[in-house]
Amino acid sequence: MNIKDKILEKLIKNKGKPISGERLANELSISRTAIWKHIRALREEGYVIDSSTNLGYSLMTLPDMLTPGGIKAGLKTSVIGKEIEYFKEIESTNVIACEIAGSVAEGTVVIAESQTGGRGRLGRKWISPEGGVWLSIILKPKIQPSYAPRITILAGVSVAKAIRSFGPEAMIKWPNDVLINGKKVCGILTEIEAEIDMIDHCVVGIGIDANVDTESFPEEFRDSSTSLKKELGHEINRVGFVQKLLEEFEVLYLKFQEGDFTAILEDWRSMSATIGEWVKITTQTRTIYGEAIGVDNEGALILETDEGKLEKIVAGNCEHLRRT
Ligand code: BT5
Repeated sequence: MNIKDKILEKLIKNKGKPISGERLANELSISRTAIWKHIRALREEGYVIDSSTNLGYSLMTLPDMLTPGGIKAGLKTSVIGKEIEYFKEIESTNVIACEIAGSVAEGTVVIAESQTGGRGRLGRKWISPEGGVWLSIILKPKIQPSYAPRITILAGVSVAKAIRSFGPEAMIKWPNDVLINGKKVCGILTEIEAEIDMIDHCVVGIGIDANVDTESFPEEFRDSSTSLKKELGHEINRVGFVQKLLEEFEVLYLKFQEGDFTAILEDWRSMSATIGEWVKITTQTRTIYGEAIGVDNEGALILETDEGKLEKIVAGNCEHLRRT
């Protein structure tokens, strides 16, 4: 963590209460002039910091920004989000995360206020204006590539749980969309770098329409998407939301690493918007219609077709159809 973030972390922990420049300087082993320069930089970023010659600096209000210092202050994780790379604007957090994955610690998060080239699956675009939560988590699990879909499943469960803790009843559409009232509020893009039998690293990109106005989205998906702000009727505290998400993610990731995937799948099944639906699945080679009757232990979707045949779908696009 850089010095500015460390100062911010201390100010947030003591929000509203003054900390002397001398104490900050001693604790961080830098000069009081250096402290003052960082305070000035924080003020330029929108942090309102009062200062008094006798008492020191006190943080009064925080800007609505996802800065590492703000997220880390009070974050209750031991791996996920210990390191955070922050960008005001970036092409795609997944692109950067894939680039730096080899040289950073497991659990490092790349986060941006907006993305200019947000990526969906199969070359699709992900619209990422300011107000959303666009982040990528770098993982280095010692697993075979065939187990990677489990990570997408656990990411979906962690997002749904984080959203539910703020109120809305989030559901998961197979394999990786999180919905509220049938509309998409989050998409997940997992990318892996692997040898034949072992994952080198894995980047889980999570995009959540938090305080976003979906009315400004392109017409093709304006009506099929929603935001937390729209569903709640007010903006959410994005820093608090990211903290909750990283905490939920870590709990599930640690379970997954201990080999306990059953509980995660149970959670997934209990929040599934897809099981019981009549669906159209499009894979790279075919289109299949059927009733989604379950997910197997790897997260593959089990379909019962019109002819009563069971089909297992490992990857594909899923569309929920209305029954006629
Ligand atoms: C996804 O793809 O749902 C995965 C999206 C992952 C985005 C995150 S943001 C952080 C990280 N960095 C990145 O560059 N990406 C990840 P897919 O299932 O292919 O869905 C894409 C489709 O969703 C598009 O074709 C649109 O129809 C729709 N869409 C695009 N932007 C959206 C948005 N902001 N909210 C809801 N739907 C959107």
